[in-house]
Amino acid sequence: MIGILGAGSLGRLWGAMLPNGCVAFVARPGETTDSSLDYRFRPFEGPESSIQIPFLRTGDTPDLMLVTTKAGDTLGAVAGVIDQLPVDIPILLFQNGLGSQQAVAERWPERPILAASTTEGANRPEPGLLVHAGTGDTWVGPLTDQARFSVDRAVAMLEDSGLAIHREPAILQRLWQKLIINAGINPYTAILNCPNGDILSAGLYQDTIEELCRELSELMSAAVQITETPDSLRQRIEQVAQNTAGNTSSMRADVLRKRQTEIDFINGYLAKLGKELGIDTPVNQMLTERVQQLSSH
Ligand code: NAD
Ligand code: KPL
Repeated sequence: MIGILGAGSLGRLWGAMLPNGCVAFVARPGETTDSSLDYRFRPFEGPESSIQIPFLRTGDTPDLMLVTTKAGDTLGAVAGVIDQLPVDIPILLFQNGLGSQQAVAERWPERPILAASTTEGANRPEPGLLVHAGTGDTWVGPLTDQARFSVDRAVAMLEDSGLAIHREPAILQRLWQKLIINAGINPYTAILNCPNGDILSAGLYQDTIEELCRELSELMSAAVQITETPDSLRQRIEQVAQNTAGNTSSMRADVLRKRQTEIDFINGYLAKLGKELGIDTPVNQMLTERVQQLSSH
């Protein structure tokens, strides 16, 4: 049985894709567990179907727990349920950005804590509907020492979804590669309130992207010893912005829906890391503050 903590877009996608009967949502403390969660599922291809996922009953333990909360909710969400989980149950974190994963791994180093990086895309255009908007790949790797022995088991269980799952021993490096893309696209789309492709012609982007990529290159080299020139990072960011030109980024969507963004775990994480490492990060700092101002109104 796979437990899913965080019944939002990504959690519901796993709920819909994993075999029926093998998956249950993990309730928050105090939440009732005798009902199920019902929603319509629009797959990437094919007809819509109805999905019914039970909540894990009190006393039952999953063999694997997926954590699909937003980065800012993750430490608290895991803390709320972890005492119900035997110490050897793998906990797989799906958050974007960085910072929330390390916080969980540092708090429970004796547990098998894993992280995933996924390019699957899911959203909920209306309350009872989950849309699998884009197919991609999911990489799974260990964060704590204990997790090294759980990767194969977690990958095998997730493969039952039919999605493309890969082992990734260097998961931190993989998360950094995604962080670079999110840091170079998401805040601009939120501040400019535009789809991904439109940032490329905006003055704010053109005036700051060179310096941002210099910051990103220095930080990545210092943090995970990946050497990539600012120009090469810029090319990758712009390639993704072009490939997803019509998309609304997750950060812009959060601002539009007046929900908390993940800025503190993207550019905010990078600015904080810069302070710790003695690397100047004025553009990451500026982007962080501007997005924070947007979501505080
Ligand atoms: P979401 O807001 O749709 O879902 C998060 C869910 O967690 C919500 O239903 C919320 O109620 C629930 N939650 C919050 N606190 C909780 C708690 N204490 N206990 C249990 N549940 C709690 O967000 P999402 O789009 O599913 O994204 C989740 C994470 O996955 C984010 O970090 C996001 O960046 C990442 N991600 C999402 C996608 C995607 O396509 N949606 C793709 C890649 C990565
Ligand atoms: O991952 C994304 C996000 O929106 O968070 C990008 C790559 C920017 C695609 O929209």
